[in-house]
Amino acid sequence: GTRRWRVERRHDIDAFTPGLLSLYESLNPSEEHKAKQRQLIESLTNSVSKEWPNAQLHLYGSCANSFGNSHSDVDVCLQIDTAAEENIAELLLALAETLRKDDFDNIEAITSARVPIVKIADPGSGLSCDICVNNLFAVANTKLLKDYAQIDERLLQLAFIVKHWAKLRGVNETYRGTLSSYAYVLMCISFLQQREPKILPCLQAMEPTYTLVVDGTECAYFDQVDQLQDFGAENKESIAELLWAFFHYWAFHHDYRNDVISVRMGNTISKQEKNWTTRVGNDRHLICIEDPFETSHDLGRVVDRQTIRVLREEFERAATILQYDDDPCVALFEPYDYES
Ligand code: 3AT
Ligand code: MG
Repeated sequence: GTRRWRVERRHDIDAFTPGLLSLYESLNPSEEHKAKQRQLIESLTNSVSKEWPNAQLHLYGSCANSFGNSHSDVDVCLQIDTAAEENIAELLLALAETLRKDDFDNIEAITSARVPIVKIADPGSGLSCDICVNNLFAVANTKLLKDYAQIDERLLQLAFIVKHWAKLRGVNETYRGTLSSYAYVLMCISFLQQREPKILPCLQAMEPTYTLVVDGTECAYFDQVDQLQDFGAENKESIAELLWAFFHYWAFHHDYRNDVISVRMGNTISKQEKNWTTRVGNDRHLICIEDPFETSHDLGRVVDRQTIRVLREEFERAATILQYDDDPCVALFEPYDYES
């Protein structure tokens, strides 16, 4: 069951804000990294437009949602007019062939994934790149994250630090049953929507000013975020306080048995109403994070019985370090060693 601990936040927590802020600054992508990304995107565009002159190339994920760091890959979505669904695999194989001819190295078509992609690992630049076809949900959720990031800078600070922590602690690996970067950013947004006073609004609960229809699903929300610049101003919490509270929430307060976090609703909702109470196939719903647009999609579905334990132990470890450690930043980001 859920352990609900009320821990008095340590009185000197804010002393760690300057250190966390300089860590945040250092995680921002370098100019060199951004230049390499631009170069890769340019050669991709050239290669693709020769073969598919009408194709549109969209960037998605952290190279476009403002949550990217110097290790982030390049995520590209190719929008091509096709007749039917089943052409996607063929299209990806043709794309892989085209890229091979144009001297891209390490091309791999992964056609069996939930979102089929072509993967490029460019040894020259060290960049890797995922290309999907006609996945406009990713384009919509990328814009949503980017718009949230412009409302209050504490979202970027919190998400960069949480992503960094997750990577170092080995809990940012979906193929091993832990959570994606995208899931962690949604957890941060949801958390800031629920602070008192609120730091972020719920853009999908407001009058829509942006709409993209994807496969018959309307992705709609208020995107005039320049009008919301003061939204979080009443809340004075610092990044150290928020990081402390984030980990305490996921360690001791989140109701894993009953609750789903939902950026779409700006609140938690119940597993019951989503019918996420029983295991269906491989979807266990042990930690539930609703996708803001593909609402039947639980980003926690990759988590199993063993990795939920790992995740919760990591949340508890981080919460405890932030509560008691004299120099929390060292232990917090200590790389997890799989060997021992
Ligand atoms: P990194 O900096 O690369 O770690 P990212 O934000 O690019 O972070 P991912 O590479 O995990 O995150 O994912 C790329 C984008 O793909 C983010 C989101 O727009 C989309 N995406 C990822 N996973 C899912 C998912 N399970 N459902 C829907 N969209 C997803
Ligand atoms: Mg990425």
